[in-house]
Amino acid sequence: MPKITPEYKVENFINGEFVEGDNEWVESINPANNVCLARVNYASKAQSEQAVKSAKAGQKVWARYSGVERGRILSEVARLIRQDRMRLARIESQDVGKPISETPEADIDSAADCFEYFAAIAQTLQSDYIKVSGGFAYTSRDPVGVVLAIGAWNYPFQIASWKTAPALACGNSVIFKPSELTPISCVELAKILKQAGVPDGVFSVLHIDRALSADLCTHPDIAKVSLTGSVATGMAVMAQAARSLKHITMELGGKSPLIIFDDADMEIAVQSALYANFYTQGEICTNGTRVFVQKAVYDDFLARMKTVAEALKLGDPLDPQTDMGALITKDHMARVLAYIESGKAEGARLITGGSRRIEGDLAKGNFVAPTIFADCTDSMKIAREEIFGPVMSVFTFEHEADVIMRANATEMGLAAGVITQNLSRGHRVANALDAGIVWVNTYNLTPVNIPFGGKKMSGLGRENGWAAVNHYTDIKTVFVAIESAD
Ligand code: TXE
Repeated sequence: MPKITPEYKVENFINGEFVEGDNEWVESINPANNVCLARVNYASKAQSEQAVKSAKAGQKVWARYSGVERGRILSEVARLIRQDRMRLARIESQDVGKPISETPEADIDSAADCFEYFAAIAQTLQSDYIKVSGGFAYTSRDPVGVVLAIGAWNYPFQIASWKTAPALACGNSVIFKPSELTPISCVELAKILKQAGVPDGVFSVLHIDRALSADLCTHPDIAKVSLTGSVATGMAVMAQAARSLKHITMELGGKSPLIIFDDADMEIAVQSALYANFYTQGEICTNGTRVFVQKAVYDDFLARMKTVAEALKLGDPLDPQTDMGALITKDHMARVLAYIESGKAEGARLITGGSRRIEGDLAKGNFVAPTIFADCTDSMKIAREEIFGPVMSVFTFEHEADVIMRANATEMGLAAGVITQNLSRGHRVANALDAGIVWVNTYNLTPVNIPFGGKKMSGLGRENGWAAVNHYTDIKTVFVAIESAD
C-alpha cells in the first residue's frame, strides 16, 4: 500500500456494502497539481462475479416495487444530492480538474434533476391497450435486467446519474464501472442511493481494469451495456456485447460543427462558440469545435473571440474566480498539444493560445491556453479528429448549401449548432444537419428532459427524455382472445 495519505479512500460497493477490492491499489491523480488525490482498491474477478450475482437478485426485488415506490425513493436520491451539492461539486472539481464555477450546476444539479425527472417517469409509466380482431392485446414495459454502466472521466457523477436514474426507474439494477481516472464521486452516489432506500444489489460500483470490464461485457447475466467513451471503445464494447446479443447504449465522441451566419446576433455567436469550445477545458463530447463563420462576419467574429478567450482565467479549479481548469492527465495534455502543433504545421493561423500555461502554480498541473485557429481547411488533422481539449478551429464559408455539406462531411454525428436570426434558415439548416442534437442560437445546453445522443459513429440509443425509457425496457405483448378463433 502506498505511504502517501491522499484526501480520499475509494471503495467498491457490492450487495449494499462498501468493500475493499482484492486486487491492486491504484492512485487517482488531481489534474491541477498532479498529486495523488485518492487511493483506489481494484476489485477482483471473484468480486465482480459477486456483484453480478447480487445485481441479479437485487433486480428481482426492485422490479417488484411499484412504480410509485420506486419513484419515491428516486425523488429522495435527488433531494440528498441537492443537500450535499457543494461537497459533491468540490470532489468533482478536484477529480476532473474542472472549475467549481461549473460543477455545482452542470454536474451535480444535472444529476439531481435526472433522478427527479425519472422518479416522475417511474410513477407514471404506462403501456398500451390494443383492440384486435377476436380480442385485445396489451403491452408491458419490462425491465431488461442487470445493466452494466461504463463511465468516462469528463462528467463522472453526471454520467453515473444519467445511466442509473432511468435504469432504476424502469426496474433494472446497475453495476457502475467508473473511468479509472475519476473513481471518487460514484461511491458518493452509492452512499446516497443506499441512504435513500435503494435495496441491496440494485446499484453496485466496481473499480476494475479494462480487461475485466471487457469480460463483464460478455457476461451472460448482464442484459445491457451502456457506455460513455471513445468511438474505438464503443466498437470494442459493441462487439463484446454482441456475443450474447445485449442491449446497448453508446454515447461516443464527436467533431461537431457550429455554423454562424452573417445575420447572427454576434453576442450570441461568441457566447455559443465559447461554451462550445472552452467549457470544461474543451473536454466535452458535444463540443462544436469546427466553427464555420460566414464571410461577411468572419473578421469581426475572430476579433471578438480572441478578446473573450484571452479574458478566460485559468487556475485552481477550487477557486470560484477560475474559468478554465486542468486537462485530465499529463498524457492527455501531451495529445492536445500535439494537435496544436499539427495545426501550426498544416498552416492554420493561430489567433490566440497555442501552448501550455506554466506561470506560477499552473506549472504543477495540466493547463493549456484556450487556443483558436483561423483559416482552417477541412482536410487538416485538427478539423477531422476529436481533440478533447480547448482548441477551436475556425473556417469561413459563403453559401448555406456548401456549409451544410461541409458540416456533414464527417463520420461523427453527435451535435451541431446554428446561429442565425432568420427563423426559416434556423429550422432548415437544423433539419439538414446529420446530428443527434442541434442547438439553434445557443450551445451545449442539456436539460434532462430532452433526448441526448449521437448519430453515425457518435453512438446508438438516447439518454434522457422519455426516449431513454425505450432503451431500459423490453416490450412484452400479451394477446388475449375473447372469441374463439374460426
Ligand atoms: O475513454 P475510453 P478514455 C474520448 C476523448 C478521449 C478519449 C479517450 O477523445 O481523449 O475518448 O478517453 C472503459 N471493454 N472521450 O480513455 O478509453 C474505460 O475503462 C469495456 C469521449 O477515458 O473510451 C472507461 O471506463 N470497457 C467521451 C470507459 O470505457 C472498456 C468522454 C471509456 O474509456 C473497454 C471521454 C473495453 N474494451 C473520452 N475499453 C465522450 N463521449 O464524452 C475501455 N473501457
